Amino acid sequence: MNATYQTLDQHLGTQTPLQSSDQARSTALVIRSLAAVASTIADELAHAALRGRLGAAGGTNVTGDQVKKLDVWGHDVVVDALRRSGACAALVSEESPEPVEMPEGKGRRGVVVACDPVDGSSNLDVNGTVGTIFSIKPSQGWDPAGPAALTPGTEQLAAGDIMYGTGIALVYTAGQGTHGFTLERASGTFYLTHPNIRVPKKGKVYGINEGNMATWHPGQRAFVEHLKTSDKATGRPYSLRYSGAMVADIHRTILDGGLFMYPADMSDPTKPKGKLRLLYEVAPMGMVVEQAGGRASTGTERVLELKATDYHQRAAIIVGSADDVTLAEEFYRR
Ligand code: AFP
Repeated sequence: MNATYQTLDQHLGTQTPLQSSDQARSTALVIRSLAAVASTIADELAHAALRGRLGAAGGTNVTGDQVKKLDVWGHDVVVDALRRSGACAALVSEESPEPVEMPEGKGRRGVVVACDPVDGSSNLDVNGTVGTIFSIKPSQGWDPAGPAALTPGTEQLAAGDIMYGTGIALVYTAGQGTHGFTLERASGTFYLTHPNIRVPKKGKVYGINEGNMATWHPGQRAFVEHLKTSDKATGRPYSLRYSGAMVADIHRTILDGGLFMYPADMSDPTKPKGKLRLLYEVAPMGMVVEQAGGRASTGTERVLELKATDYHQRAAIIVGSADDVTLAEEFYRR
């Protein structure tokens, strides 16, 4: 391997926020432990069709999604990795109704992790891109520690994702910028290929499930119409790209700019309903994008300031290039 690339291990050692306390070191341990299982997950994804791992596991999870065999398998791999890290006091996972408490990580040095082990699982059976999303917060020494995950996204010590695409990428932030790594499969080592990612202030691409248009806020509908209207001076129309996996859409957005949006369902305007889960999708991706110079909003407020009352709470998100998100918010105010 070309020696010029810094490894993830080396890079974690350069992040000041990860050196300052036992809890900070626990955060780095958790990131290392999730990175260490990336090869295992990638190998299983690559051979799932040959190993009878595709298809439904039967039943739905706490948020009503059909559970895939690989969702359950992925959850178990993440639980095992976090237990072995000895740094995690509790895990909030998409595949577990209640937090998984971990005695191994109890005490003030412990952290709580919120995780979507296999994000984009509707892509699994069609060989599409999927990922693992993680968010790390202080456990505050609480026991049970799960409730410590309900604090606002501004309390995150670190956040990131692993994307299983053409290559295997890991992106993380510990509050000192957002950094991208690529897995060298033979050694199982992540190398720093995208240091200090900066989201372009304005993009040319947007990602949204337009099939939901009828349920959107009028400002959201007008904004998407605006993006689709031809106007050379403002670089419109924007192109539409939507993968079905938030990890992949966010990855494209932080590197190329533009927007990923999953707005609220406003069928009942008094009860706007988001789809994506706040603790293990919206908040971690919001921190990753903000630390790369972008913005993350619900359309009316900063997603990192949302406080959760439920582990699987949903929230709306409009995230990406700062100027594009700001413009979207203007359309919501009209
Ligand atoms: P799954 O993990 O249940 O496939 O959901 C993926 C996801 O949470 C997110 O990754 C996608 O952006 C979004 O849902 C796709 O939702 P739609 O299928 O409603 O477009």
